[in-house]
Amino acid sequence: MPEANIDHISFADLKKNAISKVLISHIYTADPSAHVFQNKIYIYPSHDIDAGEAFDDLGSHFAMEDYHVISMDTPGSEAIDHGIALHVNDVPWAEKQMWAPDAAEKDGKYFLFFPAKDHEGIFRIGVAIADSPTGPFKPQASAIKDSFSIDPAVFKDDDGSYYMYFGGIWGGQLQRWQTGKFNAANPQSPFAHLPADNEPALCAKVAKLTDDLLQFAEKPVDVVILDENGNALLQGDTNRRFFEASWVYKYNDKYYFTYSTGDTHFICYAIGDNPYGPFKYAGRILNPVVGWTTHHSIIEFNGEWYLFYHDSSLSEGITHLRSIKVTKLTHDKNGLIKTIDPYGELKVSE
Ligand code: FUB
Repeated sequence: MPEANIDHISFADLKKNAISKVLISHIYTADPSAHVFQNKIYIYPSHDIDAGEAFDDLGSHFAMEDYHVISMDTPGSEAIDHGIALHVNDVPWAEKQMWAPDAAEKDGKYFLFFPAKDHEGIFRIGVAIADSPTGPFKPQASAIKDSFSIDPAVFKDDDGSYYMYFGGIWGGQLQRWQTGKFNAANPQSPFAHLPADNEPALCAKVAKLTDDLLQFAEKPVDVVILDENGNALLQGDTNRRFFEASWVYKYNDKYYFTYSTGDTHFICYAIGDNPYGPFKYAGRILNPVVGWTTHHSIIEFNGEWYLFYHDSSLSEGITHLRSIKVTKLTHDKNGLIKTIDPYGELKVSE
């Protein structure tokens, strides 16, 4: 697996040139899903730990056990850690690997959506509910019915409908679900079951949620990303195709589907006219960061747009010990996003 290449750069130089500082340094955090609730910023990240699991292409070293909620009054203010909001031991259906979560608010209740492996080693997506944005969150007894894979991101549309985008390939198991049933063959291979390079790429999934936000209201469908000729991106188009880390927001009445390209380490985006797409590939949001993964969220706060993201600079390159950050994001007059270089002139190559 290619690692983001920083052989030519020292960590001292990277830290000096970084466009933003880590938000929290007493614990490691990643995959920041940021939301504005009551004019305050709440961040729902993964809580990275070193559980002693060896690095592999299935992501076994991402052995997280709980979630903390982080809040900030503004993007420039101190980030406050509100402590454990949910622990895997309190989730009846989940066994391990509490990966990237998201949250939503509805009618004064707060919903935490999270992936974890169940007792059969299959990633499912669960929901937990709280009266406060910081938790504690009480989990449902079972995962969302017929849920699978990882990285839920919940988008609330202007008409009050909530949609869940999700999915991730390799360790995220999306490639194992192509027939609608989990394909358990070659359990140790993250590459088995992937389409060939010249076939359409695997897509993230989207489903509207039920009114109580606890289940899918419909069968999840593909989030198709089209190239400049109107053709679906191919699996071999690794600089542009979907890998994991869906995030959707609306800008000037257009829907922005944003995501990570995984093994090529970009955050990219594609633009559509409705929550289901198709979305037309539009470019890169964030160039590679230190560490293998890249994962983000985008919010508007007081009329400005912000990208929350992570890197492994605090841990000096340890893939599974990441730290969340925030920087400004700009759209030009055509709605296109200016690509962000996380270390200015210093480039971490893919
Ligand atoms: O944090 C574990 C996994 O790494 C996430 O679910 C992926 O998006 C990647 O960031």
